[in-house]
Amino acid sequence: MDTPKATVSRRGFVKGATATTAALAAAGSVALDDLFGHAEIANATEANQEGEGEKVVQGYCSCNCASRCPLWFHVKDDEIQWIQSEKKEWDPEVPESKFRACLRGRSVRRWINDPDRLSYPMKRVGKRGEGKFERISWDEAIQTIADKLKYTYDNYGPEAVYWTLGSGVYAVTGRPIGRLLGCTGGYLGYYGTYSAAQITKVAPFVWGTKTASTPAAIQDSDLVLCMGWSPSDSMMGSTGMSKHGYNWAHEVNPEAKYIHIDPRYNDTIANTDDEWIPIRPGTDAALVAAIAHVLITEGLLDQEFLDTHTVGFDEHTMPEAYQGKNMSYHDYVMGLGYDKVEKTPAWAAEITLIPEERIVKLAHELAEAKAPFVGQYYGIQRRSNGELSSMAVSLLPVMVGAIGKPGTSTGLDVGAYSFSLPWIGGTNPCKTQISIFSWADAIDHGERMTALADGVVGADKLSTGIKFLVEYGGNCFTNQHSQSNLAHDILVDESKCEFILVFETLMNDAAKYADILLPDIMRAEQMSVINDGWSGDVASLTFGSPVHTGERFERRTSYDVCADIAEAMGVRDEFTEGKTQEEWTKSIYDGAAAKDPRMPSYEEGYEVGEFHYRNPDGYTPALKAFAEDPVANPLKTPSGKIEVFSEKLQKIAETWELPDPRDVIAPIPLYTPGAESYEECTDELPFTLTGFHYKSRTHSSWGNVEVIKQACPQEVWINTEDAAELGIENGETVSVFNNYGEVHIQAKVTPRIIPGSLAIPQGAWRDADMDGDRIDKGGCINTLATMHPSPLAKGNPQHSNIAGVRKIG
Ligand SMILES: Nc1nc2c(c(=O)[nH]1)N[C@H]1C(S)=C(S)[C@@H](COP(=O)(O)OP(=O)(O)OC[C@H]3O[C@@H](n4cnc5c(=O)[nH]c(N)nc54)[C@H](O)[C@@H]3O)O[C@H]1N2
Ligand SMILES: Nc1nc2c(c(=O)[nH]1)N[C@H]1C(S)=C(S)[C@@H](COP(=O)(O)OP(=O)(O)OC[C@H]3O[C@@H](n4cnc5c(=O)[nH]c(N)nc54)[C@H](O)[C@@H]3O)O[C@H]1N2
Ligand SMILES: [Mo]
Repeated sequence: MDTPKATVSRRGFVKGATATTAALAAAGSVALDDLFGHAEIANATEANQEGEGEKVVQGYCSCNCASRCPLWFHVKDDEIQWIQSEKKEWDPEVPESKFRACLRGRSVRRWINDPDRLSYPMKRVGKRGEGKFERISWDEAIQTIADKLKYTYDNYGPEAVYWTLGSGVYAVTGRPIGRLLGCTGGYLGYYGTYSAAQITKVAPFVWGTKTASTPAAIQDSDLVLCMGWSPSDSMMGSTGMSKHGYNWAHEVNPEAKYIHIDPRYNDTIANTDDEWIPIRPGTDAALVAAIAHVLITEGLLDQEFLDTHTVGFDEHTMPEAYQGKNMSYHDYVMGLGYDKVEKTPAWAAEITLIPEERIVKLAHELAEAKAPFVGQYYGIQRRSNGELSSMAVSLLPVMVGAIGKPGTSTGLDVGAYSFSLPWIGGTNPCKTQISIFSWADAIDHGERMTALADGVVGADKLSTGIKFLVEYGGNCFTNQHSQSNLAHDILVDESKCEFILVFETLMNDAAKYADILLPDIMRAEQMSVINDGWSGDVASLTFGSPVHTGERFERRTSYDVCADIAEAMGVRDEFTEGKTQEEWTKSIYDGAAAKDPRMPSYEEGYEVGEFHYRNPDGYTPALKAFAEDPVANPLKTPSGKIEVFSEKLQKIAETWELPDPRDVIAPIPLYTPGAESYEECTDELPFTLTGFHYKSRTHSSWGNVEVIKQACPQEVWINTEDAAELGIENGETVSVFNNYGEVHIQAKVTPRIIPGSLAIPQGAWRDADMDGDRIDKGGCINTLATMHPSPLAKGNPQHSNIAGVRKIG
């Protein structure tokens, strides 16, 4: 291991805030209501200067945009006055020490100090989902939770207990719920993520693992193909991949050709003025097939690489059992196998809406490039056909042998050179799992869910539906899940799920469905340590300290609350192992640092506050060793090679139950439109509707912060020509609807979206009268998204939608 380069600043921004030893003193709720009266308290000191009597506390933005930017809270009278997002004295020798949080991090004070913060434990008094609550004591809350949990175990067993995704809390002790439920008797587990379910599930069949390529390689590339990857939208924080990877490389290597393939002219393109090739959403695999057609017919493939490193691109590398059946990718492309259609550029032009000549040119550009970098991220795979589409894109560098060399990528994933910092864990005695996207189905009809039809893992079928549901630091019941109206109907039926616990900072959409609702102290307010999520070649750590002396109102840390629930269940010691949250943080950190000499000691970390590390040896191209010698360094696939044809996938395709013909599992990455594709468009629903991650929010987080909403309004993007035909004007509120629901939302009339498609940024706060017209005036795209999962991963197809749009009134 290398020793750290001198990137540790010892200028001590955290002096006076060495919180490591400061116990959280219980301050109670004295007179603080007055202080929290409104969110604009600190405007007077907004200017970038240290006020008198202020102390500066190191913290970070604990959201899931994965940058997790360091922040410096200026605290006076035990209250955040303003937030400094840049270091005053950064070291010009070490550019990574210059931070700059985005509007979200800078405005987190408005969330922490939000008058609508949850402050007391509450129990539901109205109908479930109505949002009516009554304050109760912590004792009552904890006893009720323990009683319900015992009742659930006694009557249904651990498969009836479940906690959904909560991506809102990043800290090593950030998710104590899993540990708690592991100690109390176990819970139905989940596999996959909402972020990358499809590509994570399918990549191991083809590539052994989902190997990420560092964007630092772009500095040595001559062709950068961004496929559904917009770092300026989704990685723009100062410790993130945009700064350390894409933008940096773009600056040092302006000569490379940068091309973006995206249904939208996204913010990365807007920032760089790179070339935009608009594509019809969900059709990337058709584009790849046509590029393959050009490469095959013009003899531009790297045949030697394909012969030595892959299985099943050609007939002569097909696995023995499948030879002579025209099942290779080559035969698919040339119209000899599968659908017997030749995948010419003209064929793909009709599907993708990319002109035939541009497809041919793209194939030539790819073949001529010395070091093409294909940057694929997760937008392509968060779709009904996401497994096949994402694998098709990863074929681009393979076909021209651009793997493992400087400047290249695997085309699978971009990112992360990070420190490995585990989270508070535990063991789950229940081994049954569902896909992360299947929980609503498992509430509705869990007893009918099986391994072959629904992707249940660890058992042939579920023994029960979910009866005890927990949401902690997430908003995934309705807002971030799909088909919100159906999710609502499932959740409000108390005969299905019998108890719902939500642990939050705000009355978000999920909180409305709680039977017991608990108020958390936000991570940004507490002590906690975290690493960055997705970076380029710079890994970082931040050591956060409490911004105030103790508990506000009756908010409590989730760790302490879980310990109390554990006690009520008779397992406190198993849960805590005798440690406080702080002691857990330190022991987890120490364990990681003992294995990684690059990491500072815990004490040193708290002294500097934030720490970053750039590999002094530069980057290593992904799969370099495999590319150089595939026999000595095989992949983790059965053949050790890239399985363009996967026998294992073929077996799954033969055995799994997929009654809906739109759901396709295939052994090669062929093009299939998938459910909710443009092929299903009708006169009434003529548009495809795609989503994207918005710069102003992290999912639904920050969806309540007024200044940000004003800076970045929630809008449906519609192409200028489509809008003209419908008489829709920029800025007017329109109705977007489909079979699942209706939203009212402002129109952004723009040439920045491909004609025939709409785009709505995901994550806006749902706002519907569920006993009335159910029209969502918040413009949440999940009101319009389907719960029908993708075929292999059973993942969230949330970017695949069709819709209609009309003027209101
Ligand atoms: N249509 C559509 N839907 C999507 C996506 C999409 O692309 N399109 N993307 C999907 C993806 S990739 C993801 S990861 C999911 C994310 O979905 P979620 O995990 O639900 O993410 P958020 O909406 O940010 O919700 C995080 C919650 O955590 C809360 N929170 C923040 N800090 C704290 C804290 O300290 N303590 C507690 N208790 N709570 C806290 C916030 O108030 C917020 O309500 O959404 C998915 N949904
Ligand atoms: N600002 C901000 N940053 C975030 C988040 C956030 O909510 N807000 N969320 C974070 C999380 S948890 C995640 S998982 C990541 C997600 O990061 P991504 O999955 O990369 O984000 P998306 O916006 O879903 O997709 C990226 C781009 O793909 C395009 N795209 C969509 N469909 C297609 C398609 O069919 N073909 C092609 N070629 N392009 C397509 C979109 O228009 C978008 O510009 O972002 C993280 N960063
Ligand atoms: Mo995500």
